[in-house]
Amino acid sequence: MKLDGVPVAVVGMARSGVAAVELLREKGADAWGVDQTAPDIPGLGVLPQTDEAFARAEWIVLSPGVPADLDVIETARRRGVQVIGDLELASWFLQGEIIGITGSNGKTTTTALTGHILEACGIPAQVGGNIGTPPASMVKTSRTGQWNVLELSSFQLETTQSFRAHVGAALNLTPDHLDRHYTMARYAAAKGRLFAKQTETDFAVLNADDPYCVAYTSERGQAVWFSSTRKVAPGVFLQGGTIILDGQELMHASEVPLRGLHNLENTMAAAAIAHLAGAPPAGIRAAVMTFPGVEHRLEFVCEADGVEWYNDSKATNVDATLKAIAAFDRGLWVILGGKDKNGDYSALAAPLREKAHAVLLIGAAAEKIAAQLRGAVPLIACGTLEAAVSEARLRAKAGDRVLLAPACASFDQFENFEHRGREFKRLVRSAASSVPVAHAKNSS
Ligand code: UMA
Repeated sequence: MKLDGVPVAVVGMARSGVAAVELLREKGADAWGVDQTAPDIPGLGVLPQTDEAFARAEWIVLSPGVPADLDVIETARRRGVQVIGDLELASWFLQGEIIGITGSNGKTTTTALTGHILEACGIPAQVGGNIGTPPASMVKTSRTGQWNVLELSSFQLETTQSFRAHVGAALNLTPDHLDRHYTMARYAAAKGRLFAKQTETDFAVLNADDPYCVAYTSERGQAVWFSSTRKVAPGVFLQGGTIILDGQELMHASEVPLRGLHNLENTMAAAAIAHLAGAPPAGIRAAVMTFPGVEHRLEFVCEADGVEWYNDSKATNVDATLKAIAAFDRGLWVILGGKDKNGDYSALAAPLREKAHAVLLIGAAAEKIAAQLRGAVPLIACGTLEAAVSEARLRAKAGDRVLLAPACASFDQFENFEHRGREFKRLVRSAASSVPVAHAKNSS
């Protein structure tokens, strides 16, 4: 792609946008930044997000967090301006093959585990995308013969045009980000862009148990399946506690260090992907066994007085929280709440009734969650994460587990889910070494 002197406006001056401006300038484009808050970033000349900022642009590159249907973008589009996302831009210049991993839940763990397996097997790879490193900033470290293992969100995929992954994986699809995509059909279509440009020599690793993922077989890549419920071929499945890869025993499910059936599914997906990238079964098994897990995903924090504490701050939707609860037996204290994303929390009632002593409610969504769960499980209104940790510390007995899996976004009280998770760990560790102090009130 020739970009010499081409005027390009990049919208969203956080990690992805800054990396996109840098890449564009390196390729000779006349790139500038645009942001709704017009942050003062030296050297980027960031303009406020108005029509004037796009007046002389021939291309617009959107950061993932910027909706593609903003009025200013639509106006520019009508003038003939090309609009793409940072993933599409990066894909023009990334050396080596691309592995793209998407899904509503589990994509960070699957991406990190795939990278870990490839590294352990001596297969050159770099890991990035939604997991934290913008694809545009991976260009300079990409090499022919190396795999670019990318966690991809619907936001990154929806603005692709020619982007092609040699191996694409769809883990599952449950309602999420509907504030941005409006309907499940549009959300599924955005994720389906991962397979749109595949050819017959590419692979689509798909969850055979998820109807949305199964529907992606209509694209051209060769389907490779994974399933926790039945035999599939070609692919990976779970049979009587054993993971089978292409007809051969790969490992026992009990050897997988990550908790929960959903993590067995993530492991099977990563095994299928890594196998397609050349990892041998023995190497995959050994690497899975040494995988330390990912921060904020069912992360074990500590044990204090016989009580185990888990940080699943990344559980930002109801489905992720259901999976977190499913990973435990009884004796749970579950911290729920934060910024509501139009979630239906009533789906949590049955598993909470079965497994939880009580729910500790925090954040802006607390009242809505309480209204939907009242009667199913005792509810304790805590307001803040700090109060929830104190309350759990007071009430939990040896053998119990305290789980932060809030089913909500974090933005009402925290910068992001990472901030919430780090704060939780800090509070837990300091509570673990102190005498409990605070009481909150029972709301029902
Ligand atoms: N902004 C505008 N105009 C708008 C909206 C936002 O200018 O109309 C600006 C904001 O002021 C801010 C910037 O855009 O300066 C934020 O952009 P961004 O949200 O794309 O921020 P990045 O740091 O580039 O983070 C993005 C991903 N963020 C989102 O998808 C919301 C990160 O995923 C990703 O790790 C990063 O790129 C690197 O690839 C985070 C995320 O929450 C983890 N992802 C969602 C999820 O996992 O559920 C999809």
